[in-house]
Amino acid sequence: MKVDVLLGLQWGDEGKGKVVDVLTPKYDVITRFQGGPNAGHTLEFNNIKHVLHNIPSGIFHTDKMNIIGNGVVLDPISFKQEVDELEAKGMDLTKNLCISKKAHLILPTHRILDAASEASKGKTKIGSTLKGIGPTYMDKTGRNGLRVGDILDNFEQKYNELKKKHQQLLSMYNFAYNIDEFEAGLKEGIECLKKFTIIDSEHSINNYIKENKSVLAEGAQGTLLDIDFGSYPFVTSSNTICAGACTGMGVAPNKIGEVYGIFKAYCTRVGSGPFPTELEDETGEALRKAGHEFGATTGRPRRCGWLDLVALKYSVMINGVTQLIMTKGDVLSAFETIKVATAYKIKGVETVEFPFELPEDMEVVYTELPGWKEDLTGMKTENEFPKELNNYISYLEKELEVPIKIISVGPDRDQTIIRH
Ligand code: 2SA
Ligand code: GDP
Ligand code: MG
Repeated sequence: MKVDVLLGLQWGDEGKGKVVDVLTPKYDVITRFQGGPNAGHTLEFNNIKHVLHNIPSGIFHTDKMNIIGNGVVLDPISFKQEVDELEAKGMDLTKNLCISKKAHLILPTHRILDAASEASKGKTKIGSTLKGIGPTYMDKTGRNGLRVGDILDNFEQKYNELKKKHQQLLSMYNFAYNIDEFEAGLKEGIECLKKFTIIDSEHSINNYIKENKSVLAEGAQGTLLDIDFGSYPFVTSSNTICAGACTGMGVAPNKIGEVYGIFKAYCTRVGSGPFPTELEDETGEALRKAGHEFGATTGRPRRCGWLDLVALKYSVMINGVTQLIMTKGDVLSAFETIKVATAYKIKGVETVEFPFELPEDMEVVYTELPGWKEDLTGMKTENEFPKELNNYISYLEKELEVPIKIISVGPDRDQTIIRH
């Protein structure tokens, strides 16, 4: 058996949570391999909406195992809040959620450092979710970090030592903070983590593969937020791409099977940074309204724009996507015509290759396609699709050279159409 990977091809929020939940019945194990509580993965079924931040989106299928892999950064405080919320809904997570010993811990001082760093950048801030992601990954690569395995032995001393280092760093910023506020709930968070099975997840996942069990790895954020290939420095601090699934789980590249690339029928971005097809007008506002485009973690309004094929082709290439999934086509029903970016013009030169930088004065070349002006949300099969939607799908498949296998037409589990 191989590990299938599902990842976002844009700037996140493509609908990963929803689709992972839909695909979970086909799998035995669902894993997260990077990111942390900056993620907000939304699922809906039985008219109830759930938003997950740390926990894989397979968790509602109680017969499936969920693993938080070594590449994830885990905040004990935020983790406990999420566990408490799910337990209040009657769930017992300790049976089907395991955590890697090697996942790095987000500590209260990481969150303060995140806030101090953003404040120091002023107008050039990244637009971080302020969950402490950047400073935690910095400690990981700087070889200072604490890992989940560290809570099992002498944690308090290790924490206090690292906290001291962080306080020295913080003294270099002109940033006021109240450590008690940030530390509230840490002890309880650590105790909560101890209730779970803490594992050598690379061994467990490889054993599952050997036993012919199927594994689905759930990406967080999106390819254009990848630390190496995204619109640096306006990115997150992990490898969000398919290769990140190998390092974030300890799975060899030749063990990767299908790569599901998920994209919205248009584009959104939350946080700062370049966004070539952004619509800062009433069309963008209409997209935000129709698509309810607000951050699932922070509630920030998401920036909206047309689909960008230059960026999408780049993401398909970097990830080796084998199947595409398109979400939120229903949101485009509000539009007479739909634009798609096919090239960029930078300093007068046209390019179809995603460039090193996206300068503010760059131009975007668009093609325009007819809209469908028909409500898709009640459709159950592709036979019901209006011809303009079929036209949009065929156009994208031809351009991207990968089949679009799943079309999502609403936030609910049931609003998902598999194409044959
Ligand atoms: P961070 O917090 O340091 O990783 O932020 C760095 C950049 O990454 C972006 N980022 C995200 N973009 C889209 N969705 C994310 N999750 C939430 C959601 C976001 C929210 O599901 O809506 O609620 O605001 C996410 N997480 C990180 C971030 O905006 C920065 O541009
Ligand atoms: P994720 O981070 O990729 O899991 O995505 P988010 O949960 O942050 O954002 C996606 C939003 O779109 C959520 O509110 C979902 O409920 C919603 N959603 C997912 N698929 C569809 C769809 O096909 N149509 C509509 N209208 N909403 C969708
Ligand atoms: Mg999200």
